[in-house]
Amino acid sequence: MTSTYYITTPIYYVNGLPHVGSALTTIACDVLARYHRMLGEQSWLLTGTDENATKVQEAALKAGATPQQFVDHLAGEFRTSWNSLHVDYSDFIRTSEPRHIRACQEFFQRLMANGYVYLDTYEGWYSISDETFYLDDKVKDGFEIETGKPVVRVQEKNYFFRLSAFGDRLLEYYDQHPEFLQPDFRRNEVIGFVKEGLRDMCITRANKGWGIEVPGDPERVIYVWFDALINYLAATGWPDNPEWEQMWPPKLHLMGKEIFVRFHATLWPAMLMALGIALPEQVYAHGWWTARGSGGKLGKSTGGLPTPEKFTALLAQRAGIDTETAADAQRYILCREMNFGLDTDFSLDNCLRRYNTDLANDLGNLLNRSINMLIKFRDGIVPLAADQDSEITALAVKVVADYQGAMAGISPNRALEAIWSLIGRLNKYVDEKAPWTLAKQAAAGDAQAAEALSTVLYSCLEASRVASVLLWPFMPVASAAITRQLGMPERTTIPTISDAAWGGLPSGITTQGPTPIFPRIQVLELSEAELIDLGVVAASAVTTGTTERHKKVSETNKPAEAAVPGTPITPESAAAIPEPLITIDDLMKVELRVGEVLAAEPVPNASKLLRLTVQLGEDDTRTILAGVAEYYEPEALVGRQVIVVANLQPRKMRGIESQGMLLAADIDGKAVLLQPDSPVAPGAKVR
Ligand code: ME8
Repeated sequence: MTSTYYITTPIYYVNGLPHVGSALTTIACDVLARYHRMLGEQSWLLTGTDENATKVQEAALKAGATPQQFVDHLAGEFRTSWNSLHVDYSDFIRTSEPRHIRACQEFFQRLMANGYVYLDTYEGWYSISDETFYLDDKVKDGFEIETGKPVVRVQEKNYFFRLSAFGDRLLEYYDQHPEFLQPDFRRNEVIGFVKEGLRDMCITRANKGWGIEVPGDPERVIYVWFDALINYLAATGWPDNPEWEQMWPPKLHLMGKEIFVRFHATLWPAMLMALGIALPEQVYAHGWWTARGSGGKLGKSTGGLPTPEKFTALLAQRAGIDTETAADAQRYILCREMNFGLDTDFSLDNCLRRYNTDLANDLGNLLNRSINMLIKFRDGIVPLAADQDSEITALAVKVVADYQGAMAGISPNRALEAIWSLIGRLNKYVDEKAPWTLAKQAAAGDAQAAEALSTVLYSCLEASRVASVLLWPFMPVASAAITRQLGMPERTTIPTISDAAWGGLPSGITTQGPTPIFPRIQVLELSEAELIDLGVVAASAVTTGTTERHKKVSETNKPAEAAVPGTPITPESAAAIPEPLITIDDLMKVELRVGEVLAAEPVPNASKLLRLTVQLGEDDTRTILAGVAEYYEPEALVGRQVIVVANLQPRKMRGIESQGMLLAADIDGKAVLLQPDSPVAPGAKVR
């Protein structure tokens, strides 16, 4: 056992920019790491990027960059984002780094030497989007049933990990370590999954020029998940650093629930057991930011989650604050809005409202009123309060205990609720005690009233100070600003939890004039253009609706249907669309029909286009150019049914007239052609 509080975020795929989903996990880890520093422990926060995935390679190709250039750029973006959010990470690991490759290959070799790895043929499905292998019973019509992600058929000679050998050992471990899998209700999910029977796992893929080579077998690379999990160990310097166990095992792996059951709660512990390495002390899965209405997970492929930078800029602009303070506000809002074990709908409206109610009103009021009263009634000098209010001091003790309990239970939102119970009580307390009346009585010579006034003023200021200490892990910049306004000496070290004990505010110091740290946001509404710019609404969704409808489009979690090839819609052109809702008559103008692909071939010098011959009825055969060459082999399309926009004006591209358009869903930027549920006669109308 080590005394270091080693905590990890997932390592994020670098196929897109960070968003407030990855930011949530990263901020929560930073909050916990900072909290443990407040407890006097040495915290070590590891984050990083998962770079060897096929989807990363695909995204690079799409961007016209080499995979290495692409991942270098995006890894930089992740660092920049976390820095801008005051995430004080201790290490940032990238899976393309030599130290990680070394650890992976050694891990693989040791498993091989232990007899836990063997070569066999894998035949089944692979989802590039999920980077996961699926068996036949999980797939229908080319899509994984639960996630709805497209899959491709794979038949490859590959290495397998004997995961099946670990079922009983895992169940025994879960039983003996009830704290290992959290929250509790998710443990049952894992137990159910393991009891269903674990199958050996395919842990390599054919080498297509990207990934970590299997030692001694350059034809294959290590399956990205197998590689990714090892980052937690690689970061300690394993296997070469003789002191790696100083850091190991991690106290906590924190992640979203989608990568909990299969990967962090099952595969990873089994991998460690196979090499006799200690297991992490706790693995905690938080819920997702979801779409209002459908409850579907929001993410890179659906949109709906702004990047942290854009969210900070929005808060800074709306509230008229600097980006440092706005970044703190974002940290607060994300941690307070997310109900940690469960899913939470993400709504920017709610976030802005949360800013106003909690930061501008509750916290702002307490601090501003307290200091203003102090200046007015006592020349800004903190009084000596001989009589403390026992109700308030008892509450402060309880709040610290609740806060600590919530932090230990990985519930940042409950920790904040505890702080706000103190702030809320003090705001009421001021109203109840009416210090302005006490001040008048004191001025008239009432000594008891003067003493009571001292108690009220001290209680309010001291509660603000206690809040500033407890808020430090969440809002380090704002926490320091509160301390400064209270007239406390500038912090030279981080606060400790004992600083939150009641009575730490020295009497006799002089406060500064209060300047609102979080001024109220006056305009809460977000315009269409802003929503598009924030990435909360896809520009393509704007073709069909008003802002409200855009929200619904993005919030149903269904990828917007895209016509292929399409005309790109810029935010400017989208915002300029004058008539947002279409009538049924407008819709009826579009003639959609089922077609059957008779022939398909590449178009010379056009890497994205395929030339299709599509039958739309007995005597209606069309030539259609479709921008799907990156996603479909021409042969795979022959005989397939498609949905065609049949009454589109013909358009010439590359000298060929295209006489229609195919409908496709946009999944992770990839076009997936739509087709009828079961075969129908070509030419059938789609309604
Ligand atoms: O899964 N709500 O990377 P990833 C809350 N590389 N959190 C969210 C979220 C949402 N809607 N969307 C993403 C991977 N997250 C692998 C991990 S670890 C060895 C390998 C957060 O880029 C959440 O923490 O898809 C989730 O688990 C993670 O981002 C997934 O990031």
